Parts: sequence; C-alpha cells; structure tokens
Amino acid sequence: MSLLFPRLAYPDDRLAVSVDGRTLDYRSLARRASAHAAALAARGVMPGDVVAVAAHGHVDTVAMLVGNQLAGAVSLPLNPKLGTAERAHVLRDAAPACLYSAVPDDGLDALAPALDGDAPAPRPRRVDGAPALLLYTSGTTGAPKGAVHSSASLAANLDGLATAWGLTDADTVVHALPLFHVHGLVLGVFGPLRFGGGVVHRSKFAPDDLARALAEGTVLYSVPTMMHRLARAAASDAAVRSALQHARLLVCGSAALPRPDHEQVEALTGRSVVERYGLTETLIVCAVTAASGGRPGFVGPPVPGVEVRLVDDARRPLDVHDDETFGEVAVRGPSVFLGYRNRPDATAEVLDEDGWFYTGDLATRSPDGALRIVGRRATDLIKSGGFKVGAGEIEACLLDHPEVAECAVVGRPDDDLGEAIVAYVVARGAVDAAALADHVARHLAPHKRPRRVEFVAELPRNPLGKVQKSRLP
Ligand code: MCA
Ligand code: AMP
Repeated sequence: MSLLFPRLAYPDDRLAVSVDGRTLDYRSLARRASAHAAALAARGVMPGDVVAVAAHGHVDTVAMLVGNQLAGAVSLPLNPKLGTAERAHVLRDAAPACLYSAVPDDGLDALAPALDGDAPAPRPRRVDGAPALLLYTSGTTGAPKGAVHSSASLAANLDGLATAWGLTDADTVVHALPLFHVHGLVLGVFGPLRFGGGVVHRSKFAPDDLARALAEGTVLYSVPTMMHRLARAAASDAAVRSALQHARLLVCGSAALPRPDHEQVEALTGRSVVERYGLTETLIVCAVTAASGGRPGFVGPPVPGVEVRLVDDARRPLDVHDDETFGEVAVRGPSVFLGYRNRPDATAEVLDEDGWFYTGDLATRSPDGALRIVGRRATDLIKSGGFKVGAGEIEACLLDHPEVAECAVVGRPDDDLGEAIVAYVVARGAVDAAALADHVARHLAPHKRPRRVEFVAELPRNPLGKVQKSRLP
C-alpha cells in the first residue's frame, strides 16, 4: 500500500475517530484534514517544514495531524501540559513553521485550525522515507531529544502489528493514552486509520469510563498503570469486568506489566493480556501475538519486519535462546527512526553504520524467540506510569530552585506507577515537598514531578565527590 491512510482516499461513513463522544467518520475526517492541508499550503508551509499541534484529546487534533501528513509536513505533537522550560526547549529545537491547537487559549499562543473549508483534497502523499513525525523523548541527562520518523517507518511497523494482532477494518481501538507519544498516537490513532478501522479515545483515564468506551470497540491499548487500575476496578465493578471480558484483545505496553496484574485480570475475566515492547526511536520491537495469548513476563517475538539481536557489552551478537543469558536488545529494520533532530552526536551513540539501534534494554530470549525484558543499562532512566523520564533533567530543574542546594533523583518501585519519581534534596532553607513538585510540574511537565521528596543533610558521595545513588536511604 503506498498511502499511509488508504481509506481516506475513498472515504465513507465508517467511524474513524471518536474523542469524548465527538465523532468523525472517514468522510468528515478526510474533508477536515484536506482543509487543514490547504490552509498550510496557503500559509506557504512547504513539505518538510515542521508543523506543531497541541495534542489535546480532541477529534480536530487528529484531523490536523492527518492533514499535516497529506501536506508532507513534519508533525510535532506537543504535550499541552508541558512546562515553560521544556516547551521553550522543544520549540527552539524543532523550530516549527506554525503551531496549531484545537482548543483555544492554553497559554500556547497557537493558531486556531481552519477545518471547515471545502478545499479540494490535495493529491495524497505517498509513503516515503522523508521525515513525517517528530517526537521528543527523554535521555538520562540533558533536555529531551527529537526522534524523527518517516511515513515509511510508521507504515512498516503498523503493518507488522496488524499481522501480529490480526487487526482489520472491523476493529475499533479504545484507549485513553496521551496523543503525543508513539503509544497513543502512532499505535492508537495512526494504526486504526491505516487499517481502515476506528479509534475511540478518552482524553482522561478513568477505569469505569474507559470500560464504557470499550463497549464500543474491540481492542484495548493500555499502559501497566491503567491495566493495574482496571484490574482493581474489575474486582468490584461488574461493568468493568464485562467490558474486559468482551474485548477481542487486551494489549499493554510502555513498561512491564507485573505478574500480579496479569493474574488478576485473568482470574476476574478469564482473559489474558498481551504485552508488547518498543521505544520512541524504534517503534514496536516485539509483540505477543493474538494467537498465542498473554504470557506474564514476556513481550513476545519480534514484530514482523523487525530484526532483533541480543548483544554483549562490546555489541557482539549473542546466539542464545535459553531464556537465561541476557544481553542488550539491538534492533534493525524499516521502523527504526532516522535520527535525533539536530543531534548527530547522540544519534551516532545509539545507531551504528549497519543500521542497528542499541536500546539500552537488557533481555533474555526463549527457544521460541520470545523476549523477556530483565532490566536496562541506564539506572538514570525512570519509567513512571509508562512515561520515560530522565533523572538528570529533573535534577537540573530542581537545582534551579533557589532553596535546593543539592539533589539526586531516582525511580523507586511502585505498585501503581511501576516506578515513582523520588527526589533526595539538600535544602538551603525552608521549602516543602509540594512546592518542589509544583516547581518541576511548572517547568517540565506534571508527570515529571517527584511523587516523594526526602530531605537529607547530605548526599552519599564517593571519594571523587560523585553522588552514589545506590547508597541513598
Ligand atoms: C497533578 N497534576 C498537576 C500537579 N499534580 N498539575 C500541575 N502541577 C502539579 N503539581 C495534574 C496532572 O496534570 C493531571 O491532570 C492530574 O493532576 C493527575 O496527574 P497525575 O497524578 O500525574 O496522573 P496519574 O494518575 O499518575 O496518571 C496515570 C496515567 C498516566 C493516566 C496512567 O501516567 C499516563 O497517561 N500514562 C501514559 C504514558 C504513555 O502513554 N506512555 C507512552 C510512551 P489531568 O488529569 O488534567 O491530565 S512510551 C512509548 O510510546 C513506547 C514506544 C511504548 O513502548 O509505548
Ligand atoms: P519510550 O522512550 O518512552 O518510548 O520508552 C521506551 C522504553 O520503555 C524501553 O526502552 C523500555 O525500557 C520500556 N518498555 C516499553 N515497553 C515495555 C514492556 N512491554 N516491558 C518492559 N519495558 C518496556
């Protein structure tokens, strides 16, 4: 297929997207996306220019992102809740030609979309290797980096997942994932639109509400925190139980789903949860197939079209299939990103000249090819609620607070969030934990705020003065 969204070329009245009850069928989505593409052309936006869209949960966010693709623009979906410092960094780095928002005034100074026109549809842009999507993702230190994907990369990965999960135009995907990451946007919106199905999205996650939405769909996408909360709700709420029972497929990813959550869903509903593993830079690498069903601890074999290796510390391939020996996961294939925007140095660290991307994740491989993620190289990367957060970026932000003399940030195991962000702070004067959490929420993003702040007299250091996080209380 040479179009990213083939059904939009012959649009009909099948539901394409529903957000909080507002819906667009394929015909309305095609019309609104075309009007946006025409508006971009009228503004002089050229193919390859970056166009930012505030990623509010709204049907018109989807119309604009599809319109960007029709126009050949590079979409930058922006978390509308980004704090001042992080937003300034992203906008400086991405240098968008324009910024749109479906929701008026959120301090973003964004353009209102022009989606009501009856502009002639631009000739749909074919799938190719040019940049199409820019997603910012955290590293261990420093500000987030922009990962660049082409439409060919998105198409290849979505087709592989459609094979693994048997996705067709009869499917409607249901989720409440944010629309500014691979999970919610690429899998959760572009996926259904590519296979001609629908998406039912909720802009806020609540277990009972998502269960109601699931009654309108067939496939659920979730992060572990959501599955954990759904499993707890299912214990006392028959409607949640029944919704999970009747879905065709329950999918979870972005972090490991703990065994107790797997077991609780299965005990209450008789259904298993299939996990899949991926990164912003590679899209989805491994997925448990619909046919094989869930298997706690395992993320499945490589997605069709993706090559996976386990490598040792010197990046030499390990030919192991014993579910015991572990190595770093390396990935090659059409869905690996083009690189980090403006950061050839950072790109060269993770992508070698043969096209292998080194994930930093450690895994074992079973005789049947399924991977089990057992850890990661960098201890300074935290996954909280499925969001990736760098300890270094939070430390730098806390150090900008006048009352913080020193600090160290770590992820601590948490039943609900997987890992909770905890900050150890040596304070100069009187400051409370909530004020420091607010400081991070205001400057970076609310999900990056420490959930706990421990005030300490000093940080443990080695003789060279380096903070030793393993010795924190
Ligand atoms: C709370 N809030 C605040 C503050 N505290 N706002 C300002 N200042 C504060 N101090 C607000 C929040 O903005 C939010 O508002 C509300 O209070 C609740 O926030 P919070 O407590 O942070 O939410 P939570 O309950 O902890 O969220 C759990 C969650 C969330 C819903 C599961 O973590 C989530 O959406 N996770 C999804 C992550 C994801 O999609 N990751 C994919 C990336 P409001 O309610 O208005 O929002 S990974 C990826 O793409 C790869 C490829 C992969 O493998 O998938
Ligand atoms: P992100 O950069 O936000 O795309 O996060 C990518 C990281 O999430 C990976 O490097 C893994 O550490 C983690 N991850 C994603 N899916 C899973 C999973 N199913 N199990 C364990 N870790 C996962």
